[in-house]
Amino acid sequence: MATKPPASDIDESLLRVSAPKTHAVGIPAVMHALRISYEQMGVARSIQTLTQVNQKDGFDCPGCAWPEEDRRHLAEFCENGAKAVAEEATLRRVGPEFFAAHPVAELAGHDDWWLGQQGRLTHPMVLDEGATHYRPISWDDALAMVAAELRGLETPDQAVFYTSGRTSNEAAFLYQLLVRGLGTNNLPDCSNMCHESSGSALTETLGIGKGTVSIGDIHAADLLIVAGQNPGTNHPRMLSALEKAKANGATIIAVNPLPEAGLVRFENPQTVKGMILGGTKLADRFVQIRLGGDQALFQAIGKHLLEREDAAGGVLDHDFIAAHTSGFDAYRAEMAAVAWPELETATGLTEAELREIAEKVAVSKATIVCWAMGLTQHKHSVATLRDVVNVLLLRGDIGRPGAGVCPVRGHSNVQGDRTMGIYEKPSEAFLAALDDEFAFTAPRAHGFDTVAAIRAMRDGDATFFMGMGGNFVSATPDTEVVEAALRRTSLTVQVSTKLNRSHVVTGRRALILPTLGRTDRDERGGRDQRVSVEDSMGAVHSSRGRLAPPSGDLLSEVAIVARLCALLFDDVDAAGAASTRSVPPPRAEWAALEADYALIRRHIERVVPGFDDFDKRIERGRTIFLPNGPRDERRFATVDGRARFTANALEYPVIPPGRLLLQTLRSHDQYNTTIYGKDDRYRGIHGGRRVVMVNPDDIEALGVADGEIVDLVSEWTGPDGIVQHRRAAAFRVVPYPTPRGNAAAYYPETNVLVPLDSVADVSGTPTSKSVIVRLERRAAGA
Ligand SMILES: Nc1nc2c(c(=O)[nH]1)N[C@H]1C(S)=C(S)[C@@H](COP(=O)(O)OP(=O)(O)OC[C@H]3O[C@@H](n4cnc5c(=O)[nH]c(N)nc54)[C@H](O)[C@@H]3O)O[C@H]1N2
Ligand SMILES: Nc1nc2c(c(=O)[nH]1)N[C@H]1C(S)=C(S)[C@@H](COP(=O)(O)OP(=O)(O)OC[C@H]3O[C@@H](n4cnc5c(=O)[nH]c(N)nc54)[C@H](O)[C@@H]3O)O[C@H]1N2
Ligand SMILES: [Mo]
Repeated sequence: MATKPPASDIDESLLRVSAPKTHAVGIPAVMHALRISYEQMGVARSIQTLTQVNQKDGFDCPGCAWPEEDRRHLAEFCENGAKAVAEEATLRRVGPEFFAAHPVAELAGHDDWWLGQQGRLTHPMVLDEGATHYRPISWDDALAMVAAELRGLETPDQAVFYTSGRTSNEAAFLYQLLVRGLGTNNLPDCSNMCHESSGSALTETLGIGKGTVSIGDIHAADLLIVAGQNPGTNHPRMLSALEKAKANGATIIAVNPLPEAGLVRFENPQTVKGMILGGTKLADRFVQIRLGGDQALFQAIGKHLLEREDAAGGVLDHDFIAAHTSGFDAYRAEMAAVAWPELETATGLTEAELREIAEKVAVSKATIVCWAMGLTQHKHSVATLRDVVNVLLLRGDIGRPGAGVCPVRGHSNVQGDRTMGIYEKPSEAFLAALDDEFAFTAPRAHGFDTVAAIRAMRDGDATFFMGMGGNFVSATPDTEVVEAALRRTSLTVQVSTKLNRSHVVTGRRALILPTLGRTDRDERGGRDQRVSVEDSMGAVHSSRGRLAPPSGDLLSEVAIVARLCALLFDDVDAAGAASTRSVPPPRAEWAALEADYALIRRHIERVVPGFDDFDKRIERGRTIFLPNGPRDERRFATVDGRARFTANALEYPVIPPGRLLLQTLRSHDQYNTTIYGKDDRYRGIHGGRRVVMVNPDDIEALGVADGEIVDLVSEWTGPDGIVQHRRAAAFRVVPYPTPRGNAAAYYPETNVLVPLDSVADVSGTPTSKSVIVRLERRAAGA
């Protein structure tokens, strides 16, 4: 039997701190995952469920987007994958009785952990205007309410349609069609806060917004640089791939302000060596860089390679540079001009250390750079990633075995959602194909990204919000601004599996539309439906849930969207025409699509390149490797058809005296805004989350004490020159091995500190890894 959900929020007074761990996974990981699984699902369902994760014809793990290996282990064990599954396959339920017992105002007072722990949503619910409680509503009434609201808008651009990254390809494709059929490209997604900087930099320089390596390349690399990523927690299966690379002779360099456990040593639970002999030392070198110093690091590498080429030759791949690239001279001039002392200041490393790292690149036969949020969530992230590309281009490390760029995606289908058209800035080619397939004209004007959507709701320009999964309120920056923005809207609609903050901070009216997750059997039209997802390396495969759904009242995401399409597009005349639309709507057999997802795949085949025979291949359980120009044939779809060197002025954060630069990151016991538990085992934090990790010398210099409770106050200078302050109350100071001047605390508790307008250049991603704060002592008794 599953245990009862918690009765109260996290009690931060129970927080304990111990020494950080130097290795990841091993037996404690297996035990922890099993304990959480048993609490949520009981023993029998735990075993049934965990043996199906990532198996052929099983379900795709709703955890991360790291690819599966060809030969799958019987239990592809990953602690955090198991926790993600337990969270979804839980036996706890949030039904009408729950909502009758808890007024929304009370729910809004609970923390994200408490909300998420209550269980799976089981019925469509509505919050009427002025009501204190949600009440049950039928699907027909709920969907009619959405359709009526959309029809009543003055323009479709008043509506915002958010997507998180778990939505299947089939649901995502239909959802973007719904939105474009209404006449808007307002399709912000979690990517805007995640790998948008990667997409921006890679599209410009390589002509594709995705990585250029396969899992085989990881195994074959000679040098792997893992920068700004904590795979031991967030992509644990990546550690197995790194272990394999290592066994094949690869050198691994970890670049991080924090000595993250998984990067240091890895105890693989799949092997005897891992479990008994204490595992593999993964990183050959840990480079403890200052927050935001990575552009300087990659410029230092480039500068060293160019200097060494000038001195002795033999370092650059001249053939590749001549045949496939442009912009080399401008890049070389920029690297000649940048000064070593500045590179030292920015990174916190000496010239000798920087040259030693660069020398590893100089002698590597094939280099891959992997990264995640540590590189994408800074003001100068796009420039940083352009400089990563520059280094790889110098050595011809794109489009050959064991070499390339590897942005490691977060959500399990975030990359697929983009491929399906969830994007506020769609390409003309995609829209033209969509027009042809559905006999309509999709809007061409760009829509809102996440930050623009918040501004539009804040300013009253958008009045309707729909979330296809995710937790918009907690995941976005500047929490108080976002809450006020959503409260101004007329209707908020959340398609969700679990209760979260976005259900309790609402528009004047609100709907909760409960849906199936990856693990649930999806029976439609009399048979089990499968869906498809794309992993971080562009491989698409099928996913089929097998567990009995949490209630008979759930509709799949596909069904919800297909029914909205039917209501909005088939019924134009009866409903008195769509005032939101000036063009004819898209045409399709919506009810048939709902009853057979294969028909959606046939549409996708004709609209999205690379999906030939998609449905046949999915039905046969095949993996589809999407075409990748740079990887497959060194073809670069950039403005000049070449891979582009870029000259980027060096940037790095400058921290005012008496202040710290704060990064907001994930604990080991959370999935974004979903909090599985209260521990961050590898970092030695137990039983609580409100901590700020600070270098011991800074603790002393700032005159606070180890263990003292402080407020975090962020300071940000707006475009008008006025300094804005934001406060997150009551964090315990924990001494931690982070560079001087840098600090770390968990997301989403600290999102309130990130100003809405503080975004990365070009990509618009909130600067969640770069927040200037001061620690404010609390008045006695506060
Ligand atoms: N279990 C679990 N798995 C997950 C998630 C989860 O929450 N839980 N989230 C998923 C999602 S959506 C994503 S995007 C990924 C996130 O995966 P990660 O990017 O690994 O997640 P973060 O916790 O944000 O960690 C950022 C890492 O970058 C480092 N870092 C921060 N700033 C800098 C910097 O300036 N330079 C360098 N070199 N390093 C820096 C931090 O110390 C930390 O190690 O994981 C995915 N997988
Ligand atoms: N300060 C700070 N902020 C950040 C980040 C950071 O590092 N620091 N990271 C950013 C990143 S990388 C990301 S990706 C975003 C994440 O932003 P989101 O994707 O919006 O957030 P999640 O917490 O992953 O969403 C969890 C909710 O999704 C719903 N859900 C889960 N599975 C399904 C499903 O299969 N279908 C449907 N319909 N709903 C489902 C559940 O109701 C659950 O409560 O946050 C960003 N925000
Ligand atoms: Mo993400």
